[in-house]
Amino acid sequence: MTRALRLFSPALAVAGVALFVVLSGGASAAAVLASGHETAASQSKPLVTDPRDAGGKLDLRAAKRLSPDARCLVSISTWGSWSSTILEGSNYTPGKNQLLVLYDLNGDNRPDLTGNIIFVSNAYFYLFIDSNPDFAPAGGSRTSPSSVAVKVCQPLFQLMHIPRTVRVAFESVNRTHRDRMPDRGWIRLRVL
Ligand SMILES: [Ca+2]
Ligand SMILES: [Ca+2]
Repeated sequence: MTRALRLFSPALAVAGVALFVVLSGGASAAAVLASGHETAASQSKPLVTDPRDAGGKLDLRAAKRLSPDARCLVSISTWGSWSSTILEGSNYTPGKNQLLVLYDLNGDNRPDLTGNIIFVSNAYFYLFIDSNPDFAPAGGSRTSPSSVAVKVCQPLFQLMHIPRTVRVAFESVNRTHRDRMPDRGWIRLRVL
C-alpha cells in the first residue's frame, strides 16, 4: 500500500510525478473495463448491473450516477431491502457487514484505495477511505429501502493528482455472503 505517496506533500512531489506517469498509461486495463466509457447521455441508465448471485441482504443489483458533477454522487442498490443499522460502525471503522467502494487509480486491476460506507447515526452515512483520517469522509444518504447514495469521487480531491477518470467497483459482505459488482473488471467514472 502506497497511499501516503498520493496524499499531498511537497516532500513527495517527485514520487507523485512518477505516479502521474503510471496513471497516464492504462492501455491494458482498458481492455477489461466492464461497461465502457461513461458519457453524459448515459447518466440516466445504470453504470453497472449485477445478478442476484450472492444471497444475503446486501446482494448487489445496480449502481447509477445521480449527478454529473465531480463528486460523482452514485446510488448503489441491492436486490432486497435492508435496515441502515446493518452497516453500523464507528468513525472510519466498519462493522461486521460491509459495503465497499474499490478504486483502481493506476490501471493495474488492483484496488489502490478502499472506501467503507458506514452508518454512523440517525440518517447519516459516510464513505471513509482505508480507515484513514487523512481522507475527509464523504457524505451519503438512503435513496430507497434498497439503496444508498454516496459521493464516490469526493475523497479523491485530497490526492496530489486528482485523476480525470477513476475505475471503481463495489463489494458487499453480509455474514457469509460476498458480492462484487461488476463480477470482474471496473466501471470508469469521469471525475473532472
Ligand atoms: Ca449481486
Ligand atoms: Ca456480483
